[in-house]
This record gives sequence, structure tokens and C-alpha cells, in this order.
Amino acid sequence: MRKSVAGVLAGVVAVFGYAVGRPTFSSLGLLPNLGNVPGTATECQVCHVSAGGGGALNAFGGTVQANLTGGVPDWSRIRVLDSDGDGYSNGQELGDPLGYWQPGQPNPGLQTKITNPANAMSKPTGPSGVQIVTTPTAWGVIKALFR
Ligand SMILES: [Ca+2]
Repeated sequence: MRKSVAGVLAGVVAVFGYAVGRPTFSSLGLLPNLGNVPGTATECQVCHVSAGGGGALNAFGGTVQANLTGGVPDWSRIRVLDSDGDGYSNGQELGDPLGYWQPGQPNPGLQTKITNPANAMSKPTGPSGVQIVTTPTAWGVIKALFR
């Protein structure tokens, strides 16, 4: 009987811990490329210091929290900011500098070109703008490279 009480208590603690660890809002799916950010063990760690989410926020997480609309991250405001101060906007780092991406759409940009918007040492490399071409102007950008 003692073991079953201990089992119930463990279950309650596990469920409670899970509930406490859950974000008050979930940015998953509301921001692009969270699963492709280098230097993060989980999507949660794009915003949080801890890989498990919850607790302290990093620079990008602070930007997200400061730019909620109705409790939902406002990508149109977040993308133009540079959370880590590396000279590249959050949109450039997460593959959507021009704000064409909408929640529910496939991730924009090239996954291999995504950089960490919370780490100033992680920034886009290569020919400027090539990685971010996701618009109808893509052909114009490509032609401009060969003029
Ligand atoms: Ca940046």
C-alpha cells in the first residue's frame, strides 16, 4: 500500500511539474524555424536559457515577451528587431527578413542558413540576401547577381 501511495505522489508531482514547466503561451509554430536554430537543444531554448523551457529568458525570449499581442508573439514586430545586437534582424536570422511568413506555413529560408537570434556569435554568412529569398522578387535578386 505504501508503494502505491508513493506511486500516486510521484505521478502527481510529474503531472504538476509538467504543468508548471509548460509556457504560459507557446511560441512553437508561432515563430519560424524554431527547430532549426543552431546551438539550441530544443525549440524552447530559442527563447529560454533552459532547454526544458520556462524560467529565465535569453535576449530573443525577452524580445518575444516584450512583443506579445493578445498573448501571442507578434512576428511582424519581432522580426525587425535585433535581439542579440549582432547587426542582423531576428527575421534575417530566422529566415524571414521581409515578414512574408505566417504561422501554419512551412518554415521560410534555407534551414542550413538559420542562425541563433539570441547569440551574437551566430550570424548569417555568405552572399548577402541570397539565403533570404522567399518572395516573388527572387528572380530579380538572382539576375542582379549576374549583372
Ligand atoms: Ca541578431
